[in-house]
Amino acid sequence: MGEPGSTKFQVDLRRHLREQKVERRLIELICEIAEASKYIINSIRTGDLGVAGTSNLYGEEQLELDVLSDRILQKRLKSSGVVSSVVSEENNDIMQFNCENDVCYSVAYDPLDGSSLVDVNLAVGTILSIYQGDNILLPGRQQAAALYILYGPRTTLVYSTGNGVHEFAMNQLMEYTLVKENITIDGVGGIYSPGGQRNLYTSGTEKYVRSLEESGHKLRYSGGFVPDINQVLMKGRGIFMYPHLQGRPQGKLRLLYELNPMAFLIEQAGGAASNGRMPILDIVPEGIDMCSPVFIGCREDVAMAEKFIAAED
Ligand code: AFP
Repeated sequence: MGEPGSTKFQVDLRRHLREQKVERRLIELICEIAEASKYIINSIRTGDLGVAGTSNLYGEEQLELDVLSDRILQKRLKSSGVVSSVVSEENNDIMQFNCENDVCYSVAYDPLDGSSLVDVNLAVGTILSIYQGDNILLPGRQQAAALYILYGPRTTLVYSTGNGVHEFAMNQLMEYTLVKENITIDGVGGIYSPGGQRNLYTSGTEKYVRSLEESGHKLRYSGGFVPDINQVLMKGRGIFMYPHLQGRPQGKLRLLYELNPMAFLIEQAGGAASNGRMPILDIVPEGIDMCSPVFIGCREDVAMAEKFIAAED
């Protein structure tokens, strides 16, 4: 990464994608998504839910923030001309768009993950998983790209196309400029983010969490998957988990548009992501709303979770 003030430091998203030699239709797609995030930010910050005001995109009655965010993204993906299959957390079916290119992409996304947190002014995010071609029901290891946009005190975008993980921050002109390149998760210890009700943890997970506490890990949990994962990634250590629970063996988080994109990013940063027994990225999706338990973060912490689960569950 360049020194602050150097021209390298002022690298915007499109330039970085070009320097990474990303396929040009994928560059267009990721830049369209970045553009869409500006409208989502406007709705979050101003509470303008597409009614009355200038941003009345659809001439409809007031929309829920996550529905509006979904509409904004759908509009952009459709108009990009490079997207064929689309899965959204807000829709129950796979949508087919008209891809006019010889290279097409399929996208699975959560338009505003943790949207209920906006009411209490906590950070939320958009998560996207991108595959080349028409098929979206593929193991996460086959993703062409994964990215998230985090709407926190700063608005940041983190992406990988398989060549490292890179963070951008939105400036006053609403451009995304490079902040950090080739982010790595290589430390142990730090924080742990335990999702789900603790009283429903299985014996293996309960003993694992106790071992984390005994080794000095500090609990950090916001209830938002994007900020919680971002914290592990930016601190370069720690673990997030939303485990299998008694009565809920598949946990809560969705494979296609929550776990696969984050697992891709975390593995690209040198971390690991497991369902407790195997890598998230090797799971074959059985349906668009498939859930999976998840332990994701630094390799050592994930390996320890698998050990406790193998021994106890
Ligand atoms: P919502 O999108 O329904 O708010 O759920 C957010 C989420 O999918 C993910 O962002 C969090 O990590 C997880 O749920 C929090 O779940 P719990 O509230 O059960 O801890």
